[in-house]
Amino acid sequence: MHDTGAETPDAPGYPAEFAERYRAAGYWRGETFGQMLRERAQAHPDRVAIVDPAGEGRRWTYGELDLRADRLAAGLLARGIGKGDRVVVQLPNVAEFFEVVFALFRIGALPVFALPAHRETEIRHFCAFTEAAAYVIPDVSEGYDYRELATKIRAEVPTLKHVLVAGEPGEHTALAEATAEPVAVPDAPAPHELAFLQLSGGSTGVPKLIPRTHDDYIYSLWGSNEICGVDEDSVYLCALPAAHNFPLSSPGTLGALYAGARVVLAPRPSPDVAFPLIEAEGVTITGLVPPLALVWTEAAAQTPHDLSSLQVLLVGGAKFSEEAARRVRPALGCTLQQVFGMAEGLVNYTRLDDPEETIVTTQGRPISPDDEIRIVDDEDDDLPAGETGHLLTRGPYTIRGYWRAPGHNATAFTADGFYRTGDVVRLTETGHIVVEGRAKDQINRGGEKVAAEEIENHILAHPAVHDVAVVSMPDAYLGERTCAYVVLREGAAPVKSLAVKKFVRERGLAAFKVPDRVEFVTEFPQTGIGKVSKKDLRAAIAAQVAAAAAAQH
Ligand code: OOB
Repeated sequence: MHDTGAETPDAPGYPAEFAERYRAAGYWRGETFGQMLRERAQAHPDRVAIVDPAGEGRRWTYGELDLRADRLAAGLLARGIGKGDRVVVQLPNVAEFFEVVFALFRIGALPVFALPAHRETEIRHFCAFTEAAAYVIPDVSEGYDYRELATKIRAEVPTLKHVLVAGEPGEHTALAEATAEPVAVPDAPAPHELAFLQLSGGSTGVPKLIPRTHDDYIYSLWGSNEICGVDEDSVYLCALPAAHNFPLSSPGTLGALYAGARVVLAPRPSPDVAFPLIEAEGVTITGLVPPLALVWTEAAAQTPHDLSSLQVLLVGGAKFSEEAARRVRPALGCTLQQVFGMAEGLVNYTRLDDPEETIVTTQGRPISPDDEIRIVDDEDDDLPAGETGHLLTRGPYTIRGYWRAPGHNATAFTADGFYRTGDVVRLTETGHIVVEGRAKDQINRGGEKVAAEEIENHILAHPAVHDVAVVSMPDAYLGERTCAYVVLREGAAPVKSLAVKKFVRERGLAAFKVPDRVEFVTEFPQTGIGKVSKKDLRAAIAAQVAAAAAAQH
């Protein structure tokens, strides 16, 4: 038995004294995902685990999911994929997502959770940076052929030996062909070891990878289940992209499977797809980002579908306005639970029995009594109670460092291991957190995170561009959108806004990262010390947006 949490040459683990404390307190139960699924399958093999309504509609029982994971695990081992190997998983909301991740969990290979929206630039980075051995994709999803992307990436990344396809494989290997008769897994992962790498929303040039252990992540699952009332009778609708930390673990699909509940996969989160599923499957709980929660509350007024099974709607990923929050219960007849979480760890929920005022005006409080919260000023000094400042956190399911990023870790964490969330918050008298803003250089586009620096680097590659600053602009629907302020080179031929957007798109980026608006200026406002003042740029574009809105009314 090791003392530490996840100490590896690739990422800092939990110091031994903390790991001991978290075990002694009962947070870390010494379970792994592989065992967890086996135990559930043994306890209730015939209970439905996954409902995938796409295609002809599939319903996998716990027994079937367990067997499929075993067979795929054996097939992967036979192909030379094993413990510690990285596998980039880019699947939409299909049943195979769970077959694949549990097979990987079982053999100790690490899923790297890409989103379906990611394209060439992101996938190349994930595969190359993690030296991935395999890449798992759908054939075609939402009109996009992932097999072509895989062909390209495979030619560029020498470690990438296997491309596995859920569906028609083309020149690659079908998942269905990659299975074998179950075998005993040599060197199965231990609870304190890494389970997967999650993506950071990030504020730097390239997304950072978040190493999570079985012990720490499983604690966040059962901790969430207790707070959100998820038990074996629950039915969780996965409406957001399954690989994102929110629908994965808050309490999400993995929380639901931990509880022995049923997971229903929505291919898309729109009411026309989700409402019939809620009715047909008796969905009790789901999670949405704020823009979708707004769409749902509006659509609920006229839907012919019976949504009465729905007990809890979790809303998070971005700030949910108080006005919108107030509409949830009357419109959907369920309890709103605000969730303020991050893939790095810390997750806060309003509690089901909190007063309605707390539910609609705060972003909740931490899962764990051992989640340490500090609210500090720019000098890292603690602020008096109730004041607004930077949120730092440390605890039993918050990472101590990113994967293979020692330089970045030196600033993203304090010397004593607190993670700098980049969020600006205050605490209420009841200990609930109110998110007031953000200090990190990131745009939160309705829950989808865009790192300003990443987009700036891409725009700077345009031959006519001298300088660029990417900032958020207010948006009634998404909360924020992305605005790129561009200074052209002297003497460069004029460039149209559309051309800049096209340039970014053609560099092979997720569509949500393409700037929504491009403004050309001859110089940037400066701060006192001569840096670009993004604050002034944000204020300028906000004023323009407000003036345009006023002119329309
Ligand atoms: C979730 O995770 P990430 O890693 O995509 O993004 C984390 C960041 C937070 O640091 C914060 O800036 C923002 O997203 N955020 C919120 C929020 N929930 C997340 N900002 C304001 N209000 C909220 N309710 O987004 C995530 C992970 C697990 C559960 C829920 C969300």
